[in-house]
Amino acid sequence: MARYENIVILTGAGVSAESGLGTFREEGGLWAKFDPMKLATPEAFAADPETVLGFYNARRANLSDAKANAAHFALSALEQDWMMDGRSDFLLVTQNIDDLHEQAGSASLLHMHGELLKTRCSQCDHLFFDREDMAIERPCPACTKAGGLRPHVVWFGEMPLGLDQIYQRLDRCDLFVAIGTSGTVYPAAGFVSEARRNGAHTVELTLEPGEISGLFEEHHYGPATETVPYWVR
Ligand code: BV8
Repeated sequence: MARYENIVILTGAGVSAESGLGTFREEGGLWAKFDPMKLATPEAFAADPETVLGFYNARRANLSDAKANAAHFALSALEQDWMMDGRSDFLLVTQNIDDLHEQAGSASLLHMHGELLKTRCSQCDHLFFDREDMAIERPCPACTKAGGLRPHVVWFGEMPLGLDQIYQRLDRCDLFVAIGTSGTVYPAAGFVSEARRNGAHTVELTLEPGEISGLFEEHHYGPATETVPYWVR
């Protein structure tokens, strides 16, 4: 890989697909079976908390035996090499709420849509690591009130996490790489335009062209467990 100094990587569901975690918009994908507008919104949680918590409890259970794949490990190795080489900035932004990047050892990692294995109390904001089933009658371990525990994920209409840091890094990156994302959800789908505006080289690694593919200068199509280790070598 040519000598770049400041890299921002954005991953989506495609990087975890080969670990057995569903993507969203493909045949049989998550949103093909469930309507996100009925499940991944604060209004849905307010209207029918049991159904929404059941949806996330099922995904949490599904995550318990998912393992990081060669793409996750290649990104973790790239981060270590990047820092060993004394290059300036490395940031991995993920839209995924799984813990597979952590399993592979990624450290400079930002979950802009939250984390499935964390629960937050919407009454006192207590945030804790949690593999248990969420239930409306389960009391918050901090404020002991029931009725407030929700998954620490960003729903549609909610503000993504870490945007200030992300835009700061996009403004000075010279390399932007999007991996396994369809580029359908904003503001994440707009990051490539931000990076281009600042003169960064832009690379897309995904299964097949998506909605924002035309905005990237370099493309590698195929499964992430093949394209990512090949590209980072
Ligand atoms: C917000 C957590 C206010 C929950 C998720 C313009 C500007 C700002 C907002 C909007 C806008 N226009 C519309 C909006 C509103 C909305 C939005 O974008 N709606 C869409 C539907 C049009 N956005 C929001 O509400 C966001 N918040 O706007 O706040 C604001 C305003 C201005 C500026 C800032 C803030 C919040 C959105 C977050 C929603 N939460 N997840 C949960 O998981 O349950 S979204 C969820 O869906 C993911 O996090 C991810 O972001 C998205 C899924 O996308 P992908 O990851 O790309 O997955 P997908 O299945 O679509 O694609 C998979 C890809 O992988 C495919 O390309 C496939 O080819 C590829 N693939 C498959 N297998 C492989 C592979 N690639 C490689 N190898 C393989 N083996």
